Amino acid sequence: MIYKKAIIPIVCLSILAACNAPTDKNENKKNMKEDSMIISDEQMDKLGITNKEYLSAASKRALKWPNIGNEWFIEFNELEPLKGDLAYEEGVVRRDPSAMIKVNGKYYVWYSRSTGPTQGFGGDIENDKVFPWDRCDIWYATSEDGYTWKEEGLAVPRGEKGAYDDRSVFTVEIMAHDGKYYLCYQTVKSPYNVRVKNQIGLAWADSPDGPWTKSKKPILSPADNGIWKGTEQNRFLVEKKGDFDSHKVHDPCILPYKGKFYLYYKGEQMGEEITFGGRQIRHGVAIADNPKGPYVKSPYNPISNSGHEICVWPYNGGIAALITTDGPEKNTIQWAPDGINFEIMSVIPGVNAHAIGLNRSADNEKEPTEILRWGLTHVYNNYNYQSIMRFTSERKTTHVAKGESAK
Ligand code: AAL
Repeated sequence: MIYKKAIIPIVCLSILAACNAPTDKNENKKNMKEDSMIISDEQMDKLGITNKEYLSAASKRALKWPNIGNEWFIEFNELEPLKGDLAYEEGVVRRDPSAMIKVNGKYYVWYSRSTGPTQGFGGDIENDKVFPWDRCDIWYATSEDGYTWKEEGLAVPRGEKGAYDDRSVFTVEIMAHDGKYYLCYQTVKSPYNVRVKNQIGLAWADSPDGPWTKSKKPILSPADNGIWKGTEQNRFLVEKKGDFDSHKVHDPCILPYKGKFYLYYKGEQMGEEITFGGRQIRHGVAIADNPKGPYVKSPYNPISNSGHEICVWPYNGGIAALITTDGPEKNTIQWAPDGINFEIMSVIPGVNAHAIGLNRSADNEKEPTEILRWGLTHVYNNYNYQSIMRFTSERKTTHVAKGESAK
């Protein structure tokens, strides 16, 4: 299908529209007239507006909608289990799959892998496993068809004692660029307490099968302008919260973009609160001239006020993002013409595919969400163990009763 690639106008889906209620009826009517718009009969008919003298806030927003189709509106289907080595295995955590790349006819994926149950923070954190993603290494697997996978083994191990990544390396992303391969991932240094800062590391190789060389230092760290209150291990107690990423930089994903390298990431803030959309989670971007950095955080950060795991892809000269899980704009797809200023393009029914690993071999320019037709995600089989699954999504194009024709 040929998709018209004119400049994509932005769907103005104002989730939190300012409410400016006039007090009496006449004033109401006057206000409506003051910002009265020229409304064609065709618009009236399409939007089902009763009286153009009385436009509700919703009708005013609808009148600003650009004339686009439903290309950004999708639904996710039930997840499917994988086969072979990536099928659920009791005792093993496999989660947070990277994007898939296709090399010599085979799909490659990297992921966090650990073994054994999670004890949490209540006991001896020096020896316990505090999260399912604690004490992870980065492993990889390959597949011919995306369903049946062969676990190839370890790609990037934790660092030696004392290194910035000595406790866990996890939640990895892959970038293939100019014949080289780059893995970026989260790192934690021991002891893994609730106030520990999480950073981002990088490894590179000439082949997807490695060997991988790790960066000696993190390529991104949390902002250091937050101040903990007291010394108790309590991440909610702060004198000052600091920037949106003062506690953790997570879920890194590097995209080559406009001759530079955009490292998108999730920020967690010291003194995190529950707000009107769930956890206070935002996304940021850091930009470098070279894949290995140095990465400089954008002064526009945060670039989203919602979301969780980063899921970004290039589309039509800009960058698209699937925003899930947290914040008032969760369950939306957004697009930024410059990779920074994101606008909501669609709202989608509850996304059941989290921590998505996109299929980078898809034709991402075919239509805005083509890259979401299928890919990888993970599920909690139980609190201790997670496994990688396959997701699919489709565009919603009809709504018909049984036996009814769509035309
Ligand atoms: C994920 C990601 C990060 C978090 C944890 C493991 O889905 O957001 O990686 O640290 O959960």
